[in-house]
Amino acid sequence: MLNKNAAKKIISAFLSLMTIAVMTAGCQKSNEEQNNEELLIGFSQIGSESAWRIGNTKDIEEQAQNYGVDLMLENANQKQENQIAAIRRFIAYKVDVIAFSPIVEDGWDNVLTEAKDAGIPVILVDRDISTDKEDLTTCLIGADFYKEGVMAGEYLIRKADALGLDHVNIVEITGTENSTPMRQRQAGFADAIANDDRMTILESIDGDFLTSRGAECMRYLLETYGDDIDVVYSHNDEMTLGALPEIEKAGFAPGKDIIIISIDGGQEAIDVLKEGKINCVVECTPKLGKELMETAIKLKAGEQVDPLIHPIEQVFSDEMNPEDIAPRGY
Ligand code: GYE
Repeated sequence: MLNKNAAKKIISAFLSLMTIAVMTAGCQKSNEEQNNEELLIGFSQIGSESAWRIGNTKDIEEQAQNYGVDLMLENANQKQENQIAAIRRFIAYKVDVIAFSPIVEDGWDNVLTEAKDAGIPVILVDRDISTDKEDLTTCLIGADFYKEGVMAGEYLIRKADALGLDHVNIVEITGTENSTPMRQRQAGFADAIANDDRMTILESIDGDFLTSRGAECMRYLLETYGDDIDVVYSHNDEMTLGALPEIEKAGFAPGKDIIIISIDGGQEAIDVLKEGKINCVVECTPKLGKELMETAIKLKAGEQVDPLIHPIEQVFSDEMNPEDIAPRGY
């Protein structure tokens, strides 16, 4: 039989072993995290112009943490030159992967050639670039903006049918000139309504994805076209939310006198859809962080990646019960 002291020692040794086991389990990292400790991504974000953008930044930060990836994040405050400077800093810092959301499509050849010469792979997040040069970037992770425009146009055709309209005058408030979502949301919408004789686009005007510009554009459009306006097609929620009070001030009821179509699907716009002042919001998800981390991990490992990754998106509208829409998270 063991004496008391020996028994105590055995128990205390056992307890220490248990503590170590529990501590290691507590500190244990997932395989994903262990493998990614050395991965450093430099990410240049456009700015903070919208709920979409803020949600996108937050998602990328959260996913970097989830995957145990180090992130150098720079906010360019809506200026291309700030993005170019950030990319140059990432190159000097020798990050493993550069990621960025180009504010506009043109003007990236020089800095991306520098990244290529430094052997650093580049991932486009959200928006595309336009270039004649090959292999400046590895892939694009972002929404299918053309399809979003098509979905907006198709909704309008269904709405015009349902209301029995025989003529439909549209004003379009577009996103930042020369940006991918602006170009493609415009083209998709125009193509979707092209064969419908009822549809006329009275004017397309640049609202730069900003609430303040959305309001200014709407004031101008109301002064110019007054009650000829049947539809506002706006390329993002912020511009829509800026335009709505102007419509009300001019004595019209948005959602009833004027059909309102928006893109993004942030919570604030969905709440206004529920109030009946917006008729349709095409979803554009900002949650691109998971794909970004997984793609960067593959690039670091020298693996092939998909050249184009589009998330799946849907349409929220007065054709459905808006109470069924789950909280959006941005
Ligand atoms: O729709 C808008 C934002 O590029 C998809 O940019 C993004 C757009 C989004 O600021 O709200």
